[in-house]
Amino acid sequence: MTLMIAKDVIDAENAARTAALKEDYKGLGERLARRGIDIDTVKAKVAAYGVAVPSWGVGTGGTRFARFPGKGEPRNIFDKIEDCSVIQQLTRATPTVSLHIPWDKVSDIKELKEKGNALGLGFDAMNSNTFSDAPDQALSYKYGSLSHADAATRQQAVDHNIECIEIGRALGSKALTVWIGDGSNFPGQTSFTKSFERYLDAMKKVYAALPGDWKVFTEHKMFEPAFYSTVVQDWGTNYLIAQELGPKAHCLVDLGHHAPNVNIEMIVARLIQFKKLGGFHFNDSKYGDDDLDTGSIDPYRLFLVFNELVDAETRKAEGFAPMHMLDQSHNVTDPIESLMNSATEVSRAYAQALLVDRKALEGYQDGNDALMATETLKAAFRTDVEPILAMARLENAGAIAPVATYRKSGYRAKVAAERPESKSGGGGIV
Ligand SMILES: [Mn+2]
Repeated sequence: MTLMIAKDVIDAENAARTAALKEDYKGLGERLARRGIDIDTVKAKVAAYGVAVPSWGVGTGGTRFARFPGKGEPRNIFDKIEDCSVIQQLTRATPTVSLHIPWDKVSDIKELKEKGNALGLGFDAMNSNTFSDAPDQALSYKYGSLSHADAATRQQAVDHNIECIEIGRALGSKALTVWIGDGSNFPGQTSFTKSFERYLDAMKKVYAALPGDWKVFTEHKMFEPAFYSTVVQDWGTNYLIAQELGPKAHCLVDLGHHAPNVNIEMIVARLIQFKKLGGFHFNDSKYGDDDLDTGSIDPYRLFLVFNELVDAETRKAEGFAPMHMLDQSHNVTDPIESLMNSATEVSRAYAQALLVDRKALEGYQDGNDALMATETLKAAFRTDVEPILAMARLENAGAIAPVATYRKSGYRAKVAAERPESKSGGGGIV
């Protein structure tokens, strides 16, 4: 296997931290044992957990106003998956990469698959793009894609999605995620009903092209790039789509794609209940679709989402198998560092949710003890599970301290010397 970070760098960094970690792990293990929790069981679950990294996430993001490229930005998908493998090597929490077509289109898919194998990475859901125009495409998506008023433009968007399925098939992916930017900027600009009819009609053609063991995830988003109405604007519409299309269709929840203060964990519970939760795009936000690092603003909300996921996992909810992916934009940080921290934050929320005393919680709920019910969640959330996460990484050949180890490795300076500085002002936020 190709290792992007030399093993001796990781070993040296870990050696300096192992004694303290062992003490912390033992101490936490004793505290958890008093609560009837076996720390090794939690650690094993955390070690088995993985979140996919989006290929576009390792490039520097931007806003509508500007993009400030970083040093050593990946030039193509081969560079991107090398960066992704650094994240996986150090965190051991990101075993797969989610590709985006056409950004990651290659002439030789086999070569890409082999590169992924060599780096120990698998391929997660494929992402189509009909929210911008590719340089060589015949018809523009300026006024929409799968819901466009023009049949030929809709067909072009359908064909693109089918091409994404074909590429994904060759790579071993099992799912297609569809997010469209279709919508309107002015009241009256489009017919809500007709555009949704056209969208459903087009998506039925995409659905028909899915291999038997594939799923399709539709991703809702309240606004942007359309600022008045969006065709797939909320989880209600998304649920209707999944219902209309059939059993292989599920809803994808991007944490940033809701109105402020919306109760996302409750949406997650509803979708689980009706077997339509397909997966997540994790990120965080303060005002809108900010695409900030996962867990950087409201880690409690992330925990509450994971509380619903662990609840479903514990009671073995039927049809529950969501896919997890990070989807965020790194404007001022080294993307590799942000993605490592975000993968850790997702694992942390999972570990904390595993600590919830579900039997006690159920008792408080049934007894209408609001205070103790919420305290039960807080007791889990307040627990510092870092020793569990770090021990899982150490035992899996990862780094106790991923960011410190990454900085020590000099990886960014090394790739900066090989990769020419990017002048591109393009974005890359979905
Ligand atoms: Mn997304």
